[in-house]
Amino acid sequence: MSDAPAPTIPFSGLTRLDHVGIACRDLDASIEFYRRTYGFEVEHEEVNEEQGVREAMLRINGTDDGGATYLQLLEPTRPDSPVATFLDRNGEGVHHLAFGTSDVAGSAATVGARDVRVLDREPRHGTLGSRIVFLHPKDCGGVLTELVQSAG
Ligand code: V0V
Ligand code: CO
Repeated sequence: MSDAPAPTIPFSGLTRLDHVGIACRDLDASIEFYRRTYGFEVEHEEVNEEQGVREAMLRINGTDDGGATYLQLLEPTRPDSPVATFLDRNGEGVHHLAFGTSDVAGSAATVGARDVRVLDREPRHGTLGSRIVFLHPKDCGGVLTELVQSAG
């Protein structure tokens, strides 16, 4: 062991878990499972054609000020989309984690300078008016990771 102090790593700007994305084949059936089993209600539903998903946000805790934590249920809208490919390979289950930040471009640049591939050159449109960027799962210990800046 070296006596040298560990270098201080500048903070990434990621301050909370925004959501866990879950791939499902039938969004309505999945919504019903979470409602019946846990009493979680849908706060928002949206189709995102760019990402090829129909999705529902179920708020677990927090408030509407952009600081809440959600489950994001994802049903593919087309067979060549990331969620469709994932379902074919793995079946239903956890698809990605999303960390919240107040500056998605800044956080992506910071993390991207640390041997992690940033998949989006510019932030893209995400749920609830958010701006999102994905990191490659092979550079993140097998976890597809999303950075989210909430609207407002
Ligand atoms: C793929 N891989 C994963 C994975 N998807 N590993 C962990 N978690 C996942 N979700 C692995 C896969 O098993 C392969 O490993 C390898 O990565 C390459 O995968 P591929 O599907 O063959 O190839 P690619 O490179 O075409 O696609 C993989 C990536 C793609 C991750 C680059 O799915 C992508 O760009 N995803 C980001 C967009 C997205 O997922 N959108 C849906 C959520 P082996 O077999 O080589 O070992 S939209 C959303 O969350 C929204 C709108 C929101 O929050 O607002
Ligand atoms: Co997401």
